[in-house]
Amino acid sequence: MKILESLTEKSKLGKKSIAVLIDPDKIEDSSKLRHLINLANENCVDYFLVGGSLVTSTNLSEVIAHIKESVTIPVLIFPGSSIQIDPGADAILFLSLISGRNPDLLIGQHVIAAPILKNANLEIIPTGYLLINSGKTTSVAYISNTTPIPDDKYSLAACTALAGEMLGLKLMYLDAGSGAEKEISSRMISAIRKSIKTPLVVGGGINTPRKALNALEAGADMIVIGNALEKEPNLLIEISEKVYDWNQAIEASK
Ligand code: 1GP
Repeated sequence: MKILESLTEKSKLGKKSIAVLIDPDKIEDSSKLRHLINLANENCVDYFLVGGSLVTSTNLSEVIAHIKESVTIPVLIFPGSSIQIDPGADAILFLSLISGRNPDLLIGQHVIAAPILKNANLEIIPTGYLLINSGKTTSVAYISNTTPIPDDKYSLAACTALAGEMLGLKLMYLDAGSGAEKEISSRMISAIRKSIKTPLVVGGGINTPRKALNALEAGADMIVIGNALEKEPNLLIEISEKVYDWNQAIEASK
């Protein structure tokens, strides 16, 4: 089953997924990467996201190859720009930054990437990407040259996601930005959840099992954890347990 199809099916059943985000720039040595890959595998992580708003190193392909050699967990590219494409991955989140008004990230980079992607044999997942203000300026807000949606403008965010869905985007990604001081609030997640039917991905600043559970309860179909694992990889054990328990409870209630 394709990745989007699987996420959509799971969303309809109320089941949740967890993804580990790996920023190739932050991989100091391959033993750390190996440890994280093994932990993800042992703890039933659903996906790896690879990419970042500023990938300065050239090891995107190496990181993807390393994951693919080691485990069967699907790898999704989470691109900061059109140069972050690697045919070794399984899919790419074809992100349109719909919370911003930077034409390059709404359609420009996509035009450059389209002919490359046509030959890359990657599953292309049309994704509406919404940045929500999280306190201090994040790398993604700075690099994208866009203003995140204020964190108390619930209906503005909900209408943005709704417009994205009407334009045909198949997945919505609600992001506070990597290492965000404040994760996205339950109220914001739930406002967006109510406005759209597509699967909803939530990330940015999720660094405790409680925050992960809050996002799931508010309506996230998939949570993304990156920064917190760079500091403390074993946190993945407790966070993934929340997702596992949630899905077990759904199975048990059938
Ligand atoms: C960032 O949503 C991702 O774009 C994950 O955020 O690195 O803070 O977990 P963290």
